[in-house]
Amino acid sequence: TRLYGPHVKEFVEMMLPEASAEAIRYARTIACRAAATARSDAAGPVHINFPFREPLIPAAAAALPARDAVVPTADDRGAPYVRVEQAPRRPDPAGLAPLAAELRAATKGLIVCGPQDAPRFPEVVARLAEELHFPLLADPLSQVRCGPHHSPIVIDSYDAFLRDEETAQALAPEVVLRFGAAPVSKPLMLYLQRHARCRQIMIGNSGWGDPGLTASDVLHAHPRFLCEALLGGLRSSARRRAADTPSDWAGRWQRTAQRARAALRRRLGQEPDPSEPGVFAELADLLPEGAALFAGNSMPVRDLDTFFAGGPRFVRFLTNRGASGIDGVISAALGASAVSAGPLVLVIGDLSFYHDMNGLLAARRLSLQATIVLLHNDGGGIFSFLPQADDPEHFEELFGAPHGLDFRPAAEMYGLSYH
Ligand SMILES: Cc1ncc(C[n+]2csc(CCOP(=O)(O)OP(=O)(O)O)c2C)c(N)n1
Repeated sequence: TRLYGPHVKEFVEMMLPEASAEAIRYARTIACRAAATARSDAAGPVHINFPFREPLIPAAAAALPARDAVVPTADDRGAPYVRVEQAPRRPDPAGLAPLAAELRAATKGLIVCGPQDAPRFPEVVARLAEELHFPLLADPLSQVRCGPHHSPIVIDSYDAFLRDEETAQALAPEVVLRFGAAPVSKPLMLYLQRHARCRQIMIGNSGWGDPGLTASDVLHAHPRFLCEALLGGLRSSARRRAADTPSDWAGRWQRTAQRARAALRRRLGQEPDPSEPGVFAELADLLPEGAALFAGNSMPVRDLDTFFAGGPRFVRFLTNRGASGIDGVISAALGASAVSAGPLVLVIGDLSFYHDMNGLLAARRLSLQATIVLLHNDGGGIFSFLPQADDPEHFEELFGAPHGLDFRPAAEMYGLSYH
């Protein structure tokens, strides 16, 4: 019954199904509530347990009641039974004045955007970065890396250049505004830890979002409204910096980022074609406006972070992060393709692909459209970059886990084209 224990946000034991208006009203009400609970901050799973009478055969005689018997008024047709509105946490502009003044005075400020989904947040946070001359480090899953708001203030190659100790030390910030969940990039997390003494302000509707324990302040507010309120405060503030031109701080980040991106491009040019990281560099050039890019866990999401350059074309980035499991990735991506406004591309490793191969049936049954780029390195490539790689005795069997499978017949079995 409570199979998932306390790991779900809510558990509901449903009634035995019956063909009555009351039962349908109950089921629909629970469905609306469950969806609202699952989507509310912090979004997460809800468990609904459906009991059935044995022997699980539909009772042929019991016809469903007419829709009018269930829907209270004609006006309600098409609308959810229970509309659940959650008012965003709007910050008080007056209360933000000291923070706005502090940010205005800071000459070495930074904005770090981790995974988040709030609509219209990207353009507002990019405006805040411009206004403050704070470089904005955009994790792809923050949805800030690509879109019409893009400008040089949006930094996308930090994962590469923050690996360099000297650079990470030299670019010491005074204050960091952090939005979204923890970024994918380990060098960025280490950078935030290295500079844990500076003020790091976590901003989000709820929760802590700080596994590295480096935040000095937590501000519970809706990220977009917070940015808008800060922008309002900054613009009306008399304490504008004397020279309101891009400070050298932002310039240093931008030049470093450009050099890193150019070096990555040069290096990719020397790799065999196609290469695993090269796939992301090419997709950055190829994907049309409004496309969705779903990256599998393990190396794909990391290579996405390192090699997908930002730009003005909007691309929606998706993953199935959770606890970084390699399970369920195909199913999650196909589910996303069913509602994606633009074409969806899934980039996935072979072990992850193998793990959820059954999920391909959904593509066939529901005629879903998606392109799957299968990065077939015959096993878990990620472990070659980890300390396990130094253990030649056990590495292949326990970590590399090569399987020697050719996936063409699997694709053919599901009626998919394979190139
Ligand atoms: C469900 C689950 N089982 C095992 C792991 C441990 N694990 C992490 S990465 C990885 C290898 C994934 O291989 P692949 O999908 O081919 O991607 P690559 O490492 O080659 O990029 C494994 C087994 C996991 N994260 N989730």
